[in-house]
Amino acid sequence: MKAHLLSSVLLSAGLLAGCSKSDNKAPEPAPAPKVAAPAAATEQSPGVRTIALQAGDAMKFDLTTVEVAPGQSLKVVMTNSGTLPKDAMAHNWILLKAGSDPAAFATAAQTSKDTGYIPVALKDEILAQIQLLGPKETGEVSFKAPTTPGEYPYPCSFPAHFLVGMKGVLIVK
Ligand SMILES: [Cu+2]
Repeated sequence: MKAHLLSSVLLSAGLLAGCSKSDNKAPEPAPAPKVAAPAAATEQSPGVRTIALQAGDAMKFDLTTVEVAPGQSLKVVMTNSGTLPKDAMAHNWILLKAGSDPAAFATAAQTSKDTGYIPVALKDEILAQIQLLGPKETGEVSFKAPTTPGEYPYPCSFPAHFLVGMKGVLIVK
């Protein structure tokens, strides 16, 4: 009983000390304009959610699954972090409709160099895209997520990249 009392006294003392502790940090520089934090994506936030993607010489997207809310405003920003020349190693980001076949898209893309490896015949399957990026280039696209829940594939359509696994899925739920 006594020990218990003692410990609660100590606890109170500790709390008081914590409260009265003054913060001696140097004054901060003028506050930078506050950018909306990418907070809980589940909230019906009117803000835009930014999704940062990296792609490099390993021919992978660093994010292979991205979950978003239906109709959410999105900005996808992708950087090619690689060093190989653009002719040999470039990356794009092609968001396709749910239910479309990314393998078929990638196959058709191989013979579409003139259009940045976008097969004109399958253009209708594209919901959003970032064009081919060479080394150290960054591209972005802003759009609203589909309102229909589902899985929307995003391949890179540079020849052979899809085959070695350069793909991901935007999940709307
Ligand atoms: Cu690629």
